[in-house]
Amino acid sequence: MLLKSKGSNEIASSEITPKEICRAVQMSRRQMVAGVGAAAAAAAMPRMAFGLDKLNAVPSSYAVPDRATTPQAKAQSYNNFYEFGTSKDEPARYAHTLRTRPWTVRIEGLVKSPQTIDIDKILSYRPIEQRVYRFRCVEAWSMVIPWDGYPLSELIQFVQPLPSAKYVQFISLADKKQMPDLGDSGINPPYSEGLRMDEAMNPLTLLTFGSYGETLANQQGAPIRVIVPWKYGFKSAKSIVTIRFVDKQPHTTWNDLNSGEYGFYSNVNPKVDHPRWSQATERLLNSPGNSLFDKRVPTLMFNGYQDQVASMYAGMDLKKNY
Ligand SMILES: Nc1nc2c(c(=O)[nH]1)N[C@H]1C(S)=C(S)[C@@H](COP(=O)(O)O)O[C@H]1N2
Ligand SMILES: [Mo]
Repeated sequence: MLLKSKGSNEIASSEITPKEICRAVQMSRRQMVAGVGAAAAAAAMPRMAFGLDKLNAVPSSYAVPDRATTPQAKAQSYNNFYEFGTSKDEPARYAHTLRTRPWTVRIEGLVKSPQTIDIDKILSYRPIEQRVYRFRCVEAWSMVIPWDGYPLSELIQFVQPLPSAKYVQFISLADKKQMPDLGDSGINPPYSEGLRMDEAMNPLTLLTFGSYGETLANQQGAPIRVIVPWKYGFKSAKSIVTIRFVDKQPHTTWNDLNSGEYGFYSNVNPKVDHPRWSQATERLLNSPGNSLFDKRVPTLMFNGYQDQVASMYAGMDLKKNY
């Protein structure tokens, strides 16, 4: 998912350029050294309360996927976060300007009591679970990442949407002072995504605050994002400031840009190609080395989560509702 230039409506090919890969690899080598040190330090450290540096992760009952975990340094140096640039290595280089405290999330729309909640309060509602999820990008690469959070359904139950609420919209921060590239990528800020209410309530949908047992890196969408593991990565909005309950399907960023290429549902589906490339296989970004040499494997329907999610789409034409 690469936009050519400011204001352009055209999105360049799925495959990243060799130049970009070289930069990402140089980057990840440097970060790898730092990453290994940090992991060792984390293991030696006592667990702390929520909202502090290390998350108090409790083991989750969710099965670990049968794939190697992506090295932390790779997951944190190969990102999509257009508010900080369109190259995969730019969010890691530039997202340090994002301030993740103080941070509040506005709960609004069709909800019993609209309110603004402090991030540390949201963190304290529930124990944090660690879930190792497959994460599949529409650009046909994937990672396996241990995410730390709790089901979005818990927050939704807490704020009590009205029965008329049929969808949830997530809106990301849009602050030019903290996000120098805001608006330069062709994306009209703020980044907006959405789920149908049953998708938002599905136990797989994770309100996410951390990864690898640590708070999210800024480039991963700190301090709060969603992870929807059976959908393409762009459904997982980062650095959320507003959660809005609505009765109609909300507009979403990539669908606004090109509705023929990015649908509202965006369920991972090897049988529905992106108009400009196949979705039948994916490159597993799980080696510590050059992503170019990471192997390609067949993509699974619903990213392998069909048992947990397929019933939500019974009777729907998933070719039409891509
Ligand atoms: N606010 C915001 N959220 C975003 C994006 C973005 O550009 N801005 N990119 C999306 C895309 S295309 C992907 S693949 C994932 C990437 O998440 P990751 O960098 O943690 O892998 O974030 C999604 N959420
Ligand atoms: Mo993506």
